[in-house]
Amino acid sequence: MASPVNYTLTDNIGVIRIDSPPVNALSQAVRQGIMDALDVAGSDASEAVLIICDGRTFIAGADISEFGKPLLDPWLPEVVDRIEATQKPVVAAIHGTALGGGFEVPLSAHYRCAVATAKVGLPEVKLGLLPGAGGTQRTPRLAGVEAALQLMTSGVPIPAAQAMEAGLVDKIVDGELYEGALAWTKELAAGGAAPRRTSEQEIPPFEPAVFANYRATLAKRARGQVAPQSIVDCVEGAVTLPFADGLALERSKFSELMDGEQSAALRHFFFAERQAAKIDGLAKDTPVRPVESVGVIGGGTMGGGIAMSFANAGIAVTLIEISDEALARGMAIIEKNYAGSVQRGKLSEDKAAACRALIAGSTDYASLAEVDLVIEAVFEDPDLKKAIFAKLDGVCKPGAILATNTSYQDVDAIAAVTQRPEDVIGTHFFSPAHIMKLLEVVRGEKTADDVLATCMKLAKRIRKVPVVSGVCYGFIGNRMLQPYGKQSQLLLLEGATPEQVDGAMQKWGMAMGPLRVFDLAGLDVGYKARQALSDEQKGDPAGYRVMDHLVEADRHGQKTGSGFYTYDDHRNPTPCPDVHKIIEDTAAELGIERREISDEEIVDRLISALVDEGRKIIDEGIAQRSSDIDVVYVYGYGFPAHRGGPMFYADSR
Ligand code: T1G
Repeated sequence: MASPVNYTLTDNIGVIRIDSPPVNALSQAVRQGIMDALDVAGSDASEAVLIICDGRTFIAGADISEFGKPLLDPWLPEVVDRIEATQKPVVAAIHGTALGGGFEVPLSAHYRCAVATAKVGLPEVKLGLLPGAGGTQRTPRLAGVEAALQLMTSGVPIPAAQAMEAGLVDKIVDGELYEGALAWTKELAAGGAAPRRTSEQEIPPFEPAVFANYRATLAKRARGQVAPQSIVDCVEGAVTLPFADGLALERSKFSELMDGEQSAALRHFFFAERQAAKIDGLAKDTPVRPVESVGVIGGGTMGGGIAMSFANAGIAVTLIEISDEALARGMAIIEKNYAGSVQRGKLSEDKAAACRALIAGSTDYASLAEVDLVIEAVFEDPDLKKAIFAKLDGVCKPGAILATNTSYQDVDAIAAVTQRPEDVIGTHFFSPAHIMKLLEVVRGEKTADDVLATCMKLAKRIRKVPVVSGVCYGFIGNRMLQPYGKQSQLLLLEGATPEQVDGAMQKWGMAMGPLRVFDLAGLDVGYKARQALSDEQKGDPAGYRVMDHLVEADRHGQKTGSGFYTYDDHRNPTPCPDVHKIIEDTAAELGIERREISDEEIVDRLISALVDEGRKIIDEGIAQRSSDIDVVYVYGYGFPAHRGGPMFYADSR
């Protein structure tokens, strides 16, 4: 098998070229190839060495698929130490994304150049790890302690220009990278540039309190996660220890994390997210339909957010409402959201204006005659949705995709009112739709393959993570939320308080506990839905009776300032003795005995409720694979990624 690393002597420059698709990850073969090339460069006529990659990106990191298996020689730390020790100047030339070990290689080189479109980063923290090949020791020597901590604890890559400002890149190459980098390397060699070893650089002065500040901030921002704190320990080691001892500290912390549960969970999640985009039985090259214009029916919170998601990706949107007043209200929501993003510095004024300009409003369905895709986002009334689809069937061009944003309804029943059920699909966005990453793509019985493939691809274009679901009540996420919600009610009746249940789940890692989620969604929504059901259809009263009593006591949730909690003007929840009383009275009413309940029991029962329903969903083929369910819960329901998702968590127990 040919090595993915090629070495040539070009104009007295030793060129090490890596070509290992898809992202030049540092597999064993790549590591060995670099070592072999350095051996040759060490003894040939080359005056300097240039490391460059073919393909769409410079090295995107260590090969994550090798983790968890016995590591093969040479280890990456050996490779980077070898690069740094080279007696001739070594230049790294970066394009695409140099990430993790893929940036630690240039950090160990003596000079770094990049094209302006390149990005560099150390995202190991997203895998529950830290830069384990010298990154925690070399980065602060080049960029200072603060910038190094920011880069490693956020895990967010930075553009080449910013990296240059920070001292992490020495030169931006205009035009073709290879030619520019080769010319610069020759210039350095001709100018007698010596190897400039990062390990020998002094760390610039820093604010002594920086470590304590980061520890405190991360304890809140990355609650319960170990990797961010270990990164701070290593960077602190970089300023207090000699380089070799700092490296040893990094190595031991890295191994600890690699053997830990959180990294195993986050590595699972890395591949789960990528796997979710693949549809069993659908050819990778299934043709897709062009989508350059979109119609959105309904300008409420969801419709407005959906319209923004497309406009933010440069796709023209027509927002339809029933009246000019309703349309004006819908547009006002969008304006407010954009103004908020500009205010928070998330978006420039110009970008916001450009996106806003892509959204047009109308009250006339005829304005949808030529759009490529329509998404219906009106409230959950099945008859209203069917009426809208019948209308769209008459208005939209052949080949237009007709999608519904329903969170529960039967997509097949909606499709059946049209003459083109093969063009109908579910696209279930999560609120706020312009922010939440998850998109449940609901495949109807008759949905055509190219319609499905188009929506999966489009999801990536509007920066969503798509997960395919079959048709059932509530699809994947909301269906699992039912037994989870019911279990939370049983725990209350058996003796726990709302604040104990939510507290236990938050301490365990959930973004928000179930009772706060109920208050956010509005207790009256479920109450109204239950009014239309028979007692038999409603099921076990223990699952809803407390909520009925709260609604009857005018506690509808956050929107009325009280639900399971009482809320102040800033929406901060406060436990409420009246609610405790309602719960105790309901338990007596239902003859349920109350007892002490531990936090552990709360977590076990709630997660088991999710997992049990998840297993049924897989058995029924509603979800393709259990890792898809993990993606749904992490990106849609605030499940902690560092626990891998409910199914992974259960399997790992
Ligand atoms: N190892 C193995 N496979 C990888 C990989 C990696 N590092 N990165 C990507 N892939 C695969 C991915 O699974 C997919 O495969 C294909 O490449 C395309 O990826 C010691 C310990 C580079 C920004 O965390 O962020 O270095 O699904 O679909 O959207 O300090 O991939 O096609 O079969 O994501 O264009 C640190 C991880 C590692 C970066 C491209 N590096 N990668 O995004 O394509 S830890 C990372 C990414 C480390 C050292 C430590 C992204 C990308 P398949 P894709 P994309």
